[in-house]
Amino acid sequence: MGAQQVAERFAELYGAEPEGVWAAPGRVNLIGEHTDYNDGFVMPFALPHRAVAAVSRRTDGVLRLHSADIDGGVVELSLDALAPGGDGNWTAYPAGVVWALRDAGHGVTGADVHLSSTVPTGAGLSSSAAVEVVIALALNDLFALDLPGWKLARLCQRAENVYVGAPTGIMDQTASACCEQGHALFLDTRDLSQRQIPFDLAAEGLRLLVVDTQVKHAHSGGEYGKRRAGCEKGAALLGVDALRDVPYDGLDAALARLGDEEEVVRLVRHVVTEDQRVERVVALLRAGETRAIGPVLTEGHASLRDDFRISCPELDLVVDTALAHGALGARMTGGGFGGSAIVLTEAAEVDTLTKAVEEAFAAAGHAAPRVFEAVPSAGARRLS
Ligand code: GAF
Repeated sequence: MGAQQVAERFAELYGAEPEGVWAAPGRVNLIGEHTDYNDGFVMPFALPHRAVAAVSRRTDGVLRLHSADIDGGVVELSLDALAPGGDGNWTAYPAGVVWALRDAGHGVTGADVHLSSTVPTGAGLSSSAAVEVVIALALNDLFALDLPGWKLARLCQRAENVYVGAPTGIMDQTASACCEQGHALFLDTRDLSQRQIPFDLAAEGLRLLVVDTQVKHAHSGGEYGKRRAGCEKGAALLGVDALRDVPYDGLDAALARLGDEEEVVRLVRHVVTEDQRVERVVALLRAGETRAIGPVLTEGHASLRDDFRISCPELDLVVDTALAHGALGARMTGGGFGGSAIVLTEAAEVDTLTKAVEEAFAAAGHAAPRVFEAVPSAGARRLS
């Protein structure tokens, strides 16, 4: 969806040109899953799929919202009436951002918004974060708030945790706000320090496929929160602030201390080994050994499937089929319980792999998956 089209629709809806148009992307997480609420490491990159918003300021305490992707007209809200625990509608994401900005003392006095997004929803590709971040960035510019990307990401996370009620970490919003084209973002979620790691797969004859299983998921559902609570229990039992503080070479001793807390043992093992996998992937990419990250991605999938227990038959089928047909590595990506898997492959194998996965889905009686190539793209920015 181009800036001009979104601006034109805004003018039709609100009777005036927007003050500007902004975009914020969805993301794929290369490695580092369910580590972000454990103060650990993640490594997402931005997709070309993005939310685009045309926005103008208002001064009368009114927020008007419209989405090209949702049936229904303009929704009008009073800023003073915005409060957490809302109606569970799509408007909770943009409204939650406005609430979070105002709750942090920023002088946002109202806005007219028209949104349109190409990020698939419920596919583990951060469609919600893209909407949150595009609104935050637009208001940051229009009200001259001068907040850096990482701070906008924090406010968006607060909108999602407190206003929407989904207990997510900081990865998705930071990815959408801070990623750069041609790079993956190595993020330490404890202090939010970032390093942009060059990730140009095409130059090496490689491709990364996203396979959207079309199995929909939601983070406000109980399973995500249960995993998070289990990780927090593990940290408490081990006497550390967060599982990030359990060293990889002290993992066996830590697990022994957890005794017969079997479920906590599995969660801790995933988080500690996953943090180490992120560090291995960073080291391999920095050494120019991109193909060698494949097996690390696959290890990550096994850990999410067997220890964290958040995969599903469709995600496992993508991974198993891709590996059986020569993929270099494959794993589920995002929160789990459905959504998407990623497949690292030689460029020459893309068609064979795509066909194999589609045939495997048909043979298993699953709905057809959606397969596309993920190209590391730009983070949030103003378009006009
Ligand atoms: C979802 C959450 F929003 C992220 O914060 C992260 O925890 C991810 O699941 C799992 O890595 O996308």
